[in-house]
Amino acid sequence: MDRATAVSLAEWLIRAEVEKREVTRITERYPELTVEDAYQIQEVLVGKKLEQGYRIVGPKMGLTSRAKMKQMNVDEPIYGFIFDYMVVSGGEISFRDLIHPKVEAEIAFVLGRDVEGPGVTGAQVLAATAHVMPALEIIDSRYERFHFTLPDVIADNASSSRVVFGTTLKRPDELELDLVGVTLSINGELKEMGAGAAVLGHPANSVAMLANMLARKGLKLKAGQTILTGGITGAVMLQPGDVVSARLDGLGSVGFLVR
Ligand code: 0L1
Ligand code: MG
Repeated sequence: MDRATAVSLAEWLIRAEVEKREVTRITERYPELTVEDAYQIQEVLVGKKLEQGYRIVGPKMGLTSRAKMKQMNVDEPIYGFIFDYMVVSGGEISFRDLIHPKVEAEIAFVLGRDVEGPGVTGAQVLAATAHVMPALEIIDSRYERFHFTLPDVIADNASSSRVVFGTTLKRPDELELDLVGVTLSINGELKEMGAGAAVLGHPANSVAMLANMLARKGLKLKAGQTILTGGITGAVMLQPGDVVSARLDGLGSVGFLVR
């Protein structure tokens, strides 16, 4: 894909996010769009947000559960980037700021040391992790009815939109993260449940795979970055007035209100 097209598609996706408006997926106009093209568009999009003064909190992994990979017919997860403006403080998100948000429960890793691929293992990630904490990721595809192909969603920064972090911080050796049970409730009603192993067998494997994927681009994970490892639960549509809460065994709870 030529640079001018990548720039115009990245700008189009940013406008959709800013104007809170869903758009037709890129592959309707560019059916030949490849995964490589899509990461090129994402790279431009990320660069433009940095130029606007936003800061990267850390990369995130998406499509890490077998169910999501099967649904999208892919055998590798995808990554995107979480920016500072996406981090929710004050326990509320505004529905009007978003298009058609969904929420999923995740475990976030905060790195104490840089992690650089290729060849990174889950054990190396655990050794480099300062702490883990619970997170609720709010994904908000910019595409109509949340319908997209793999390259579409990669270009759209993996549907990144908002994230709420919990306040329980644990060293990774204090828990067996694959065995952490998770419930996701909305308005007191249990909607989804799962265990850490839903994320590539162990959430640390997700960070390792991310480091190895970024290494192909000459990038690394940096000390201090917070990484979303992928949905442990399925993603649930949100409505104004929803009270969302997740409980993670040994990691406390995390929640927010949809205003
Ligand atoms: O964080 C995620 O797993 C989202 C990846 C993109 C797929 C989606 O929007 O459902
Ligand atoms: Mg996610």
